[in-house]
Amino acid sequence: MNDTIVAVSTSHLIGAISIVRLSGDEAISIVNKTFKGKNLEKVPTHTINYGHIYDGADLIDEVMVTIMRAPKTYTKEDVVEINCHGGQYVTQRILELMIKNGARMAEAGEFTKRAFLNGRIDLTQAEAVMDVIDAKTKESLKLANVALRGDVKKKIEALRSKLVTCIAKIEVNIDYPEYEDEEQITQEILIPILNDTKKDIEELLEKSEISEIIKDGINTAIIGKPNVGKSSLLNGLLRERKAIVTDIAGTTRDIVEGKVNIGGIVLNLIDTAGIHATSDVIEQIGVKKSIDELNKADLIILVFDNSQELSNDDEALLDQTKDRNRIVIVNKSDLESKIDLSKFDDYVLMSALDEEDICSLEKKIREMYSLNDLNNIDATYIGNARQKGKLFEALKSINDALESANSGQVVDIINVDITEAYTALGDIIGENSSDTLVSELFSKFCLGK
Ligand SMILES: Nc1nc2c(ncn2[C@@H]2O[C@H](COP(=O)(O)OP(=O)(O)OP(=O)(O)O)[C@@H](O)[C@H]2O)c(=O)[nH]1
Ligand SMILES: [Mg+2]
Repeated sequence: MNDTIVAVSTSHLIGAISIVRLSGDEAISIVNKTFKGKNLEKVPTHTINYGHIYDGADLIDEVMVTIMRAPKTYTKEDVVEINCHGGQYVTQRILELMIKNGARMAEAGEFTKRAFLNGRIDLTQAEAVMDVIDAKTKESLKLANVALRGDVKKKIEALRSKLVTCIAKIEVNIDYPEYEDEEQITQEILIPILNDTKKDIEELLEKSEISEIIKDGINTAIIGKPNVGKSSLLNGLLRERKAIVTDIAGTTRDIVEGKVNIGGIVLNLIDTAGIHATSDVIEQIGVKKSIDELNKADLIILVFDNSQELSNDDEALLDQTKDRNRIVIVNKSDLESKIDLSKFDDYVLMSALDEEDICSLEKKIREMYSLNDLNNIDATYIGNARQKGKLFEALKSINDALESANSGQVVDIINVDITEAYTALGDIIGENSSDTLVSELFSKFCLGK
């Protein structure tokens, strides 16, 4: 028997209404002990019931209580939600009263953990619950909802089902060699199946890059030597005067960050101190930070000044970023050009002070990531690093299996790798997951979820 857990499921700030939620065998009877109104143990399931919560003779609050009996509930257990007034004190009193009457304070994510352990959702759906809560754009919400609906789970299950058919047939061949009417699995039969699985996994991994961008945004570092207009560009993209701009070289000494939503994609912008050789100790620290950001960024916006010839610092940055995902910007297009544009393969000549140019730059970034048609994307993407890591493991095992099959190894040996791929895929949806993994994963959830 599961003990009954309780938590405040709404935000802990003051609001109009708070919800205290309970789940477990005793959920209804615990609330009923404190409730004046209808007898909650007798009311039909999935009903809302008006009444009052009392602590002994003390009236605590006027409430609406939702009764949801197992199994059609979030956790597949009996669930009760007390809608009370949203004050911090009153909510806390009701929570404490439930604990006094036999409920246990839930751990972070424990309701969703029960939904998983009771088989209502798999791990990809559980993780999607958090993604729905964390979503900051229309697109990231869409991805999270698709995973929550179970599309990712279905994709993984389809892959596993192909593999388990192979495994089962190979095992029959091994265990019952005397059954002659049983199809003999050979390398020739396995190779196309393995190739198909490999293709499917690679496709999922490829799509996961877009999903990460949609979920987490693009970490974009604005880099360049001093005074080229980096902070002006940051301010232009943010449409606010966030960073200080002056005509003195070395104005920005520390990093300045801001987020902007460009057509559904969040750019996590980082304005940096101008990179150049300097003897100023404070500036040196700033330059070191700039280089750290340059190394970490998904996208580098490398800025040059149209009105100056390229300096050694400029050339060094151009060389340093040549293999990176970058956009070269030749800024201050309104000034007379002194720069040798033939040095660049691809560049955007613009002014950070011109709104139209800023819009064109945003368009270019969206095109770069093929994000102009976000409405039409097939959104069944692998959603996070844990899932992606397991998918890589599965891919490696499939590649090993293919290598063995192609080099004529016996099917028993190939079967070891196929089984490993099957297990790694199972880990994505939480099949046979260890208690430690499950506990760690749910501990990242918010309390009451
Ligand atoms: N004419 C013109 N001036 C610009 C343009 N963009 C920026 N500036 C000016 O260039 C000077 C330097 O701009 P910032 O944005 O502070 O340059 P920065 O690269 O951040 O400089 P540091 O922080 O010192 O590295 C300021 O006087 C800006 O007003 C532009 O497109 N055209
Ligand atoms: Mg600056």
